[in-house]
Amino acid sequence: MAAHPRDALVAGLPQLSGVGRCLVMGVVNITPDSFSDGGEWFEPDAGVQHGLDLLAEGAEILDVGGESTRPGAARVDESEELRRVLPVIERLAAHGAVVSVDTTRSTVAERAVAAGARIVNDVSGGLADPRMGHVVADTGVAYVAMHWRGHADVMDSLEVYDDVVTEVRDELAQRMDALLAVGVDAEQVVLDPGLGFSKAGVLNWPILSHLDALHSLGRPVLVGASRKRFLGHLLEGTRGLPDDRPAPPLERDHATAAVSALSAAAGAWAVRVHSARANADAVRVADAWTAATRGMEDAGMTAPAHSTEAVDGPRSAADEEGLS
Ligand code: PMM
Repeated sequence: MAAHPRDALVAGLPQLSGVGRCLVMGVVNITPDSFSDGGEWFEPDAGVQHGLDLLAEGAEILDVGGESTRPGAARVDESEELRRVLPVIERLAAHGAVVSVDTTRSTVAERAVAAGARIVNDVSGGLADPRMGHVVADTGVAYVAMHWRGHADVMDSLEVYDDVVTEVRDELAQRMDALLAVGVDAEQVVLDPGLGFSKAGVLNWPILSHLDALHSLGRPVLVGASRKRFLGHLLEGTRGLPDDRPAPPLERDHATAAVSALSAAAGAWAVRVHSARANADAVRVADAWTAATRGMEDAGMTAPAHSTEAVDGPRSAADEEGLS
């Protein structure tokens, strides 16, 4: 049987291959205006500390961004974006972290890679800057190509679809073709449906429930649902607010973890999240669940299927503290 795209090698990230489960990418926004955490880690020291905290909570990748993609957000200058992200990337990479740079600009990508970034996370999939594909090809780094139809100031006006799953898949396939045409190796590419980007609330659910459509393109898939508006709308009326008010961003973390578990079970390569711990736990739950579904043999366990020792390890005194 062919390997699942989740387990495909991603060029430039040997230390992340073979993990055998969905990875956790923690968000480090060095911005004053991102939708859920704008301003919190705007100073370099605070950004670095936040990245280290995310690692301690179970993140395997840190995604450092200096430009908000919140709907309606104005663009920042390239020099300001560089000033925000480079010192944080340099210091986190020096700590040994696998760092990703969240940028649509090829120059920022290039400088970030020189500063130690191993992944370029481009929410425009190469559409915002025609030089991006060349930089990715020349550097050989991993590249997240997200589905995108336009910058933050216009993206909400571009959410017109007949069949959102097919159109997102086809538009990502076109991005792949364009990247390969300028010399990017398919092994560098991770695909992302771009939840919330030119996609109103309900349009996000069919995408999530059809990750197999994206997997049909043969590359690993990253899911970025964390704290997004469609989760706020899902939770309307559950937070003591007026019925038509979405749950605020910081109230969306439990729903985010649920999406992470389901995405991991559906074969996502990684989930991009603001808060690491619950999501690191969630992807492990999904992993244990799917391993048990596949059977003990695939899970690499040798003991009989009903031995609790094989699954949980030997019981310890600490286990007695709870109903383990
Ligand atoms: N979402 C945001 C920013 N960058 N990158 C990828 N690959 N996928 C996403 O869904 C995504 C992203 C939204 O802004 P945030 O940084 O505040 O989450």
